Amino acid sequence: MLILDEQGNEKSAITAGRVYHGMKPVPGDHAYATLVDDQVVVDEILPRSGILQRPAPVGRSIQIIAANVDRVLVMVSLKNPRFSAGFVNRALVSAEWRKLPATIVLNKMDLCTDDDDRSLKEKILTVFGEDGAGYSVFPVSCETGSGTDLLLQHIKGATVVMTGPSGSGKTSLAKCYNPGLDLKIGGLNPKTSKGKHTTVSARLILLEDGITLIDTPGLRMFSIENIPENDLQFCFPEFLPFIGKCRFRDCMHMSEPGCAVKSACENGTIHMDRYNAYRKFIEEA
Ligand SMILES: Nc1nc2c(ncn2[C@@H]2O[C@H](COP(=O)(O)OP(=O)(O)OP(=O)(O)O)[C@@H](O)[C@H]2O)c(=O)[nH]1
Ligand SMILES: [Mg+2]
Ligand SMILES: [Zn+2]
Repeated sequence: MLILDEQGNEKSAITAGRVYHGMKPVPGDHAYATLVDDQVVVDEILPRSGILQRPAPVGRSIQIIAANVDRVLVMVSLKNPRFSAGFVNRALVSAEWRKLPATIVLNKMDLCTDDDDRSLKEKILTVFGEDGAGYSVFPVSCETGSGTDLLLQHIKGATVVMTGPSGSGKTSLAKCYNPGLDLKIGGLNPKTSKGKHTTVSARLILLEDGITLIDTPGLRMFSIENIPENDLQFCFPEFLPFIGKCRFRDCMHMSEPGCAVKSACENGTIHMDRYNAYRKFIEEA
């Protein structure tokens, strides 16, 4: 395991047995460590805040993707790999559930060359952007650097975790900000245009302006943890102005008459795609 000491230097460390059995260290943890015969030993993990998590790929446990983060960057590309609204919706709901602000980074804008690409980009901005779901969306290109300065301004002083499908360019963004980093960038599978799961463990990267960027391994899909049915509505920020205004106090905004959320969809205030994502998650819950 790698840790950053108070001066920001990366050191290899082990965990004291008694810590390991109580609390397994996760990316972003703050900890006390001691030096024992030239070996850094982590012996206390401090209480966590700002946790992004998901169901573990195997078993019924929860995997903490990162702790002590101020913001989640949902890093996706228009193509190579192809944009997945499902991935974005799931990652956003998971961030909202943990009360973490989220930002969408739309990478590989240099590949946005034809009309189809441009209309997909516009649609993403309409559905998820300030006038839609209300998120900040940053179109960038790690290849040309376009848009990356604005994004850096946006995350000033914050600890941010990047999550996204494999190949969307998370590690490329880290290297765009610090080309000297010893991190591996992977190619894409030529048949599927998906990534090759190049990053295998999370890495904390210190940037200028007090920014800590956490690079994580790409995910096939961002599964949502067990969010109680009644709480899902609060994970869609654009629903909030309408919650409590439905005819029935316990309205789930599914097929109840006099639903304020559904009227907001019908008059275009809430985007139908987001409402349909909500319905889908309720049906899955
Ligand atoms: N055209 C283009 N290619 C990019 C851009 N950003 C990254 N790539 C390419 O996308 C591929 C994947 O980049 P990575 O940075 O390894 O992607 P990742 O999200 O870290 O992938 P995992 O570690 O597998 O999760 C590499 O071939 C990069 O060169 C971009 O802005 N434009
Ligand atoms: Mg990577
Ligand atoms: Zn309702």
